[in-house]
Amino acid sequence: MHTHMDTPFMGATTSDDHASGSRAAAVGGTTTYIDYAFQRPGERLPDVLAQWARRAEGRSAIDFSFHLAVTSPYPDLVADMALVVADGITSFKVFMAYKGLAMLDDAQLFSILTESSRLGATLCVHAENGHIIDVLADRMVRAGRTGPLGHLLSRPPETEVEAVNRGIVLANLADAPLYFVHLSTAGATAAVAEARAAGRPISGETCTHYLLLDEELYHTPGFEAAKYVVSPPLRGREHREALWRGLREDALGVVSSDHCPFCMSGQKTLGADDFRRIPNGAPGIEHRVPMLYGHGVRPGRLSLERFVEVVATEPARRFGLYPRKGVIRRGSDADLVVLDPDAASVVLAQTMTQNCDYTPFERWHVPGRVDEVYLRGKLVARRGRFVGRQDGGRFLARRPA
Ligand code: DUC
Ligand code: ZN
Ligand code: ZN
Repeated sequence: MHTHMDTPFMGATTSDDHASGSRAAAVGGTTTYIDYAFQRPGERLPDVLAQWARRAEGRSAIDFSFHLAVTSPYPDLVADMALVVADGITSFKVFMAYKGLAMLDDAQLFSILTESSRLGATLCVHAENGHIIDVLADRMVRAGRTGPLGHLLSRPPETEVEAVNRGIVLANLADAPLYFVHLSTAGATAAVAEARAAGRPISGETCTHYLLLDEELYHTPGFEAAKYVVSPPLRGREHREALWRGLREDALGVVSSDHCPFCMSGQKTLGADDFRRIPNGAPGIEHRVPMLYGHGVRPGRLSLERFVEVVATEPARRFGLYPRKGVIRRGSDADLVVLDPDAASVVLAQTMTQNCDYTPFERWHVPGRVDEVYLRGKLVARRGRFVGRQDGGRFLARRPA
């Protein structure tokens, strides 16, 4: 639902391309991904889509689609949004953070919300208040706090909660649906729950790392903590508990990986002297399904049924792939994952398929094991090994959700 393959971002390019990233997905029990095609200044949306399609076509081992991230509005934007919707791209994304790189102001956000709704598309929103983050980050650096811990301290929970609340207000005003990506806080989850209870078409996802990793990791000595520099940052226990509850109670409907891998060596080190330049992101596509089963279902945080909903069914429903994907029934694609609950595995960067020199889940013991993965009826992975065809994936044109 949320990946960044072969994507230039913050001075580096994510270390998985569509070939390696899709193999890793297959091995980990994911048969379809939706990647964020990312507009750069001066580019038109149909050209961005064509670029991303060229990067994936003939190289992806599993099925794929794209969301289109609008970072730089231009006069013909609305007409071009209609063109890409006609090509099966029924979701857009905007950023409320990353000033100078991707951030839009409220007027731009509001216009795109209105237009995307008119086209029957869903707008995905990265909700963090970029203005406040930049002020706090500059203060950290001026105070001499230039290491990775500054990333956490400059993005307190309020920066997400404020942006989520603002997003909801603007969505109500535009009478438009809105989907929050990678929610990390209790406050944001509560705001989404409240909007949903009021019958608003607001929804949200969280990611494997927000559910399982603690902000304490930013205190890891030296530059090691750069491994966990993702945006928004990891949080404390009370937030994780709220996210699990949100998943159980349907405030949150999707668990994505936000797979955005940068190697420690040569990529994360761009920010060795200043955390503001550490490329934000971490690898995760390979471990999303196993981690959520092993550390969600097995300890009783999620039922087996809800696990299937949040990793497969709801993603397909909310992004126009249902019932082709996300359900086992006649006429649907035979995308199947066979999981052995009695086996177990250990996460190791050395033996993983993702192309990255670390994983944030290093040495985690994971109850359960993904044994066989089928894409449209064909075996593509078996016990941690990719056995499919490198060009076996197809572009999926999506319908409005
Ligand atoms: N967050 C990340 O961690 N990486 C890519 C972009 C984002 O929003
Ligand atoms: Zn984001
Ligand atoms: Zn992302």
